[in-house]
Formats: sequence, C-alpha cells, structure tokens
Amino acid sequence: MRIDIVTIFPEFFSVLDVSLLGKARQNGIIDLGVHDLRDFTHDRHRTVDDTPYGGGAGMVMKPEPWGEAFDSILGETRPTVIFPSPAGEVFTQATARELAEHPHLVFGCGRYEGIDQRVVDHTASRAEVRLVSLGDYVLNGGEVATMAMIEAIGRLIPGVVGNPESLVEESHEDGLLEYPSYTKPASWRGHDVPPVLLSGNHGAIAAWRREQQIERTRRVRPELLSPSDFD
Ligand code: 6GU
Repeated sequence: MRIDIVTIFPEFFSVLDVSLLGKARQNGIIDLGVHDLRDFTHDRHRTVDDTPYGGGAGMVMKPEPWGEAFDSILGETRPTVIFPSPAGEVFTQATARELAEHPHLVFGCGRYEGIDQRVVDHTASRAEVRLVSLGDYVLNGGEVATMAMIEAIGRLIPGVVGNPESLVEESHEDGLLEYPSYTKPASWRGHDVPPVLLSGNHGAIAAWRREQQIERTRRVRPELLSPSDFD
C-alpha cells in the first residue's frame, strides 16, 4: 500500500519508522511519503493560512499550497484522500478494514480552523474524498488522528502483523469488547487467574471468554450489543 501524508509538521511522523509499521516499511509492504505543505508555497514566509471570509476567530488554510501538493501526489489512479476532521464520519474498525483494501491512501492534515472547503470540493473531482473523525472531541490538527488511522489500517494489511490469528480475537473485530487476558504466575499479589483458564477444558474456556466479552460490553459499551450476542 502507498500512503502519502501532507502536513505542516512532517516531523510528527518520524515515529512511523519504528515498531510494526516501521518493519512493514522496511519490508516494502507499506510505502510512505510525508510531504511538507510549506514546500508548495512561493512566498518568503511560506504562508499556509489566512483570515476567514465572513469573519470569525482563527485562521483558515489557503487553497493554493494544497492544490499544488495534490497535483504532485495524486496522479491518474484516483487514490482515496482522507481529511481528518471532527466534522467527518466516525472512524471505526469497519472503516479501517475498508481502507486497508485501498492501494493508495492520501491524508491531508489540516490545522487552525480547517482547510478552505474548495480544496475538498476540487479534490473530489480527481479522488475519492472522505472526511473522517476519530470521535466526539477536538484535537489541534489532523496529525495525531492520521497516525491513529494509519496504525489501525496498517496492522490489517497482510504481512504487517506476524500472527494473523491475533487480529481475530480483538475488541471490535466481532463487535464486542475483548475478554481479559492472563499469563504466569497463576497467583500474583493475592490475585488468582480465573481457575477455568487452568482447567485445560477448551469448551469451558471459550464459553467463559464469550461471557466475559458480553459482560464487559454490557457494562462499558451497551450500545454495541445486539440481541444475537445473547445466543
Ligand atoms: Cl480527525 N481531527 C481533529 N482536529 N480533531 C478531531 C478529530 C480529527 N477526530 C476527533 N477530533
């Protein structure tokens, strides 16, 4: 998968050199390009923002640098361009699964009060454009949101996570929160591992884990439960 990021803070993304995603880049599974939006300006101050038409607080990102950045990145193959925005559709595991199938993702990281809307409208003529939010809270810009999305998407690309089975039994993969996990020692500071996990009875263990998933989900995230979870 090819991933391009346009940002005024390219140094944010140096952490993508490490861990599983860093390895995926070394192995050629993920091909990452980080682009400094200011490289597409032509004035001495490398200006990327201006005051909003109609007045109001804050600054808006100017369209011209974005246009030039996307001219150099998009090509003829209609990639998917994601603008992280608290005004977008909410990013879920289903979104991650869907985006993991795309060969080319481009993230446009806005700052300040956002990007001139015409950048979004014009980009839609040559790419599939999506505004995507991490949830109902406000970040200072799209960089941290982009990082979260790339991690969620990247780990679903075949070959990125060593053992693909570890992807199956996770929170949200089956619509429920994951069950609690334990390792040795069997007793630690007066807390014992639930005896069923030491029983060797695989049927009983599977049933206990399922119960734990439903109990946890009911307690913390009841809106995720559907009637069939009680079967
Ligand atoms: Cl994607 N961007 C910003 N700036 N704030 C957010 C967000 C995104 N998702 C939640 N809050």
